[in-house]
Amino acid sequence: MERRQVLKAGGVAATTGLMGLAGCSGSNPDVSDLTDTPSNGSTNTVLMVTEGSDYYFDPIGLFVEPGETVTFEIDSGSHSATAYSENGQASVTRIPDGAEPFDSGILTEQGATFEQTFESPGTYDYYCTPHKGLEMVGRIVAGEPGGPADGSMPPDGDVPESQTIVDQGAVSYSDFSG
Ligand SMILES: [Cu+2]
Repeated sequence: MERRQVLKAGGVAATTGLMGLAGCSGSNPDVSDLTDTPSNGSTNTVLMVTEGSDYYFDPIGLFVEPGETVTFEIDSGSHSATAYSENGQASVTRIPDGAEPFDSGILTEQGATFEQTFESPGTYDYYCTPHKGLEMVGRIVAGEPGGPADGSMPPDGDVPESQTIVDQGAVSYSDFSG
């Protein structure tokens, strides 16, 4: 996270005359971070989908760097993105120690969004409140796998292995469900 802040500061510096700093970061492959496009080349958007009798998050597995923000967006239907947290509505905690137990509430309009920033490294499992009984669950790995979710599956459905998410950057629902 610190490094990203430095890079972003470099972008600002370019407009304030400190071109040396910007020039240094310009040779870094991570210079693409100066845009809001993550290094995996896609945006950090998770669609929430109703498709026939399927209810799912897509991608179902997403890797982000700590400090990056994920946008959950209604593609179709009404859904929530709710972290597994005993401090919230779930019976188990499946987010890293000290992480914020996010809950979008139920979003009902197509295009409605909820943004969550993942500050603490580790594995985050979450579900859709109305559809967790229909296995609508997802996983986000921030930085590296870790925390109580790593190494097991959520109680309401399966998600990709944390390491697979790290390796692939994003795992689409269609790839995962086959
Ligand atoms: Cu749902």
